[in-house]
Amino acid sequence: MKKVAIIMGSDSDLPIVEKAFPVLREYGIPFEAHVFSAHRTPDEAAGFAAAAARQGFGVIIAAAGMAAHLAGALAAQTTLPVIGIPIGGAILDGMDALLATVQMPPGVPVATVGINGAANAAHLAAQILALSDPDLTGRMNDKREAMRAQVRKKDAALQEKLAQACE
Ligand code: RP5
Repeated sequence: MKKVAIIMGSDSDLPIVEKAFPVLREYGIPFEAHVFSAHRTPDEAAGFAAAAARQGFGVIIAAAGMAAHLAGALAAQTTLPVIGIPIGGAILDGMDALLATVQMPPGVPVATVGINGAANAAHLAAQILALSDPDLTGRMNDKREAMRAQVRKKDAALQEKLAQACE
């Protein structure tokens, strides 16, 4: 199976980014995580992305905050799908990172999830890899069914509570 690369601009992003790890583990998807910065270590970031397809990666997830150019800088070096996670910061609550990540020029897209959306980035990476992996598709369908069952249970509990309130 192809690997997922998870790149973050700083180790300060890790508390958010690590929410992607259990999702990928649950689906049995191998991954690597690295700190490369578009601004502080641009050569390492670009070099990693340029070699990623040859190294067996199928998707790159890139997380950064503030002037979040990391996902775009990686996308510039590869035709692998790049998923951007805008990281929320103390000053603009992640709106800066969201706009910097999502507003890519035509031809070099970054599939951007919500601010701090690390878990969804992992789910989306899994969906991309599942296009060529029927077993993974099956595991994802099982997960969706479990989610549906959970919501149905919550609705049933709510109905019971409302019925009790009317008694
Ligand atoms: C971004 O600047 C990083 O992705 C991080 O979200 C933010 C702050 O980085 P540190 O100063 O904590 O290293 O490049």
